[in-house]
Amino acid sequence: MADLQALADALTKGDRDTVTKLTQAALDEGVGPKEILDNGLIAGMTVVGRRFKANEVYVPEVLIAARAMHVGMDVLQPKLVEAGVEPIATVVLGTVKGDLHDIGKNLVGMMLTGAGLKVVDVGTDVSPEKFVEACKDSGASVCAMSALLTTTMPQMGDVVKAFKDAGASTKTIIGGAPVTQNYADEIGADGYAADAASAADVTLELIK
Ligand code: B12
Repeated sequence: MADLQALADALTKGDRDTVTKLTQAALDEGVGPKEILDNGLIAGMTVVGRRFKANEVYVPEVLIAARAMHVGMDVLQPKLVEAGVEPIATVVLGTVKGDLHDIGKNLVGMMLTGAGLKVVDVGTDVSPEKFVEACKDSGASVCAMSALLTTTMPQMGDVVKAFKDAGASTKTIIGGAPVTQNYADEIGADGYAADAASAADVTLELIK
């Protein structure tokens, strides 16, 4: 019988071969792709996120688990498409203009994907216009911005303002080492999170 708990466990360990094998085995047994996604892959990634937040695991472990999530998704994706399963929501994610730091952003992207969201990663050094355009083009309901430099943080305020000026309903979430909840309140961003696992929690709250 398909063991989705074993699949989740293999993902938390970053065991790619077992993740591929168990994902395929569950499909072969007729388990629905959405059930495998929710109770296998996302369940595993949620555990990794919780451990990361509690400082029980660190960046390398998250990266290894995320790679295992990717191989599982490679097996599952065609079946999800066939079954017409839509992602919960789309999130545009990028590092603001003038800023090239992307390690934290990439971790956030992995946790968002792990939470069942579609992530459109627009990279680093992203202008407010590009954020707004990417959200419009992809139909994203959330725009997630990362900044690691005190000099580039104000760009986040410009993006929030650009959405407001455009009358867009897109929610904004911000993060990065120098960013705080106070700063998010100051610029009128809808959400802030201190780490990648919390970023997924806050984003899911925003789209509720
Ligand atoms: C690695 C690094 C670099 C690398 C970046 C490589 C890369 N591909 O990212 C390189 C060498 C290129 C670099 C360059 C520079 N850097 Co640098 N860099 C760092 C360093 C050491 C680590 C950053 C990092 O990756 N941390 C690990 C990740 C996992 O943490 P994180 O980014 O904070 O992300 C977590 C959270 O913040 C949150 N998060 C992040 N993004 C988001 C987004 C959302 C939406 C949410 C909700 C949450 C969230 O979740 C993440 C995971 O939990 C920091 C020091 C530090 N301790 O932060 C300096 C640091 C950020 N750099 C600094 C500086 C000054 C620079 C340079 C200007 C140096 C120079 N003179 O050239 C350039 C700027 C280049 C540019 N234009 O961007 C300063 C910034 C000072 C300041 N207050 O502004 C720091 C703090 C170093 C220091 N103490 O002086 N840097």
